[in-house]
Amino acid sequence: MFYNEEFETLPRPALEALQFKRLKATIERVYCNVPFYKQSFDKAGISPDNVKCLDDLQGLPFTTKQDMRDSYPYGLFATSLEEIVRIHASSGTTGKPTVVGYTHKDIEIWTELMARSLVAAGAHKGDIIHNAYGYGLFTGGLGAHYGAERLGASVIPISGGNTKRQIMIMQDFGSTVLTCTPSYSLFMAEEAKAEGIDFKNLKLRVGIFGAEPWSEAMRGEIEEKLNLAAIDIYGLSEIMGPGVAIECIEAKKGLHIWEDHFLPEIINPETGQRVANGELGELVITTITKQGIPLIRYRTRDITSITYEQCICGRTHARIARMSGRSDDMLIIRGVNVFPSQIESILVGIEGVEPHYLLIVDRKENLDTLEVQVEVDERLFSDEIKVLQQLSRRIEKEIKEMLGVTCTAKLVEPKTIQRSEGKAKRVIDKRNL
Ligand code: DLL
Repeated sequence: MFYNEEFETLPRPALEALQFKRLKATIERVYCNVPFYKQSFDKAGISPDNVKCLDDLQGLPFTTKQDMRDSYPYGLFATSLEEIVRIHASSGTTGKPTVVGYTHKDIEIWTELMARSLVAAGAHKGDIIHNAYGYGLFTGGLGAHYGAERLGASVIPISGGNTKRQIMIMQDFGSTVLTCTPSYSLFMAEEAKAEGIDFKNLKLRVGIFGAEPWSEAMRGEIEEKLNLAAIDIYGLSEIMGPGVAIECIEAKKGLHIWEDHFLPEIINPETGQRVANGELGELVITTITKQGIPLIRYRTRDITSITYEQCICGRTHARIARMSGRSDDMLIIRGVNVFPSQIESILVGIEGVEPHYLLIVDRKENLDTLEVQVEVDERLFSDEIKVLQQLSRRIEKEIKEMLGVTCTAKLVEPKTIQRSEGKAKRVIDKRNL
């Protein structure tokens, strides 16, 4: 099933011709309208005329989150504020938020791409979409909302929070599709269980989860606990919001990135050079239809790989792999690179532990330490100390064997690690404090 079959299945030569036309127009526009780009192109000795084919994109300078911060709030906008009909911002952990503006046409395109994404995930007109992404400056809520309405589905704009009420509404309103962060979906499962409600008796069929890294193992856990097909959706406010890329329900293998609007590249974050298809690196995106805030070679910091192999669903757009994490989330513990999602995969595979965890990194006497706090099953927690000790040793051993880092596992009581209604916080790094 497609939302816009013509564009979703455009043969590659036609897709690339369209990409080039749109890229050219974008480059000319930013060069004329955004002083930042004029300066950065001039500094690199590049004029828009130098871009003669898609590959020439590689000669253009990158744009970073810092560039966006330096132009806070509106410095990178390519249109006058009068053309902007919506403003979103991403919170970020430090300092000022990153601000993005949308023209009418930007909202129109975002809406279509979210509608495409929902259909790719298996949603359709007639679905009741329970949208528990936060509404507000965060793009999740409104992004999914507009796409769902465009599809002709009934959207419940519940936003995040008040989990008991969420469950009651899902049950009473007969929700068929759930949209929220993967960690929040597990929290819902837990609350439902405490209320004596079995997800098997709900009508949910599909869950569309994103906004934070999660693992394949976590997908298994969610699918089992919520009794639905769990689909990975990716996006970021700088580029648009949710719906930049999504898995198709047919294959569930890689996320189709909507290439008629975004040009993806995967680079080595150290050298800035492109890596081969299939190799892990940092995702860089160039927007080719955005008006409000077009971005050239934006460094997302998200780590993935790309494939142009034909997908069984018939879409011709490239697929990016599930995000392995962010280059700035990557922990370097005694020289070993570790992503929280790798630890998550190991934990989810161990019976008796729950997928709620927190990594605490510290430095003691010049040595990095890693403590993995993880909740254990209620039945186990009341068990004898010996059983718990064995479980801790097993976690430590598996992490050491698979990732090469030494850690201490601390088993904590069920429901003691803080739950999140949006993005979960998985790491406390005390080394920088
Ligand atoms: O999180 C947009 C979004 C909303 C995506 C709802 C999907 C669903 P930001 O708040 O700007 O925007 O955060 C963007 O979140 O650079 C990634 O690091 C991370 N992220 C988003 N989706 C995924 C995903 C929204 N599926 C940042 N897997 C991105 C892993 C994700 N990380």
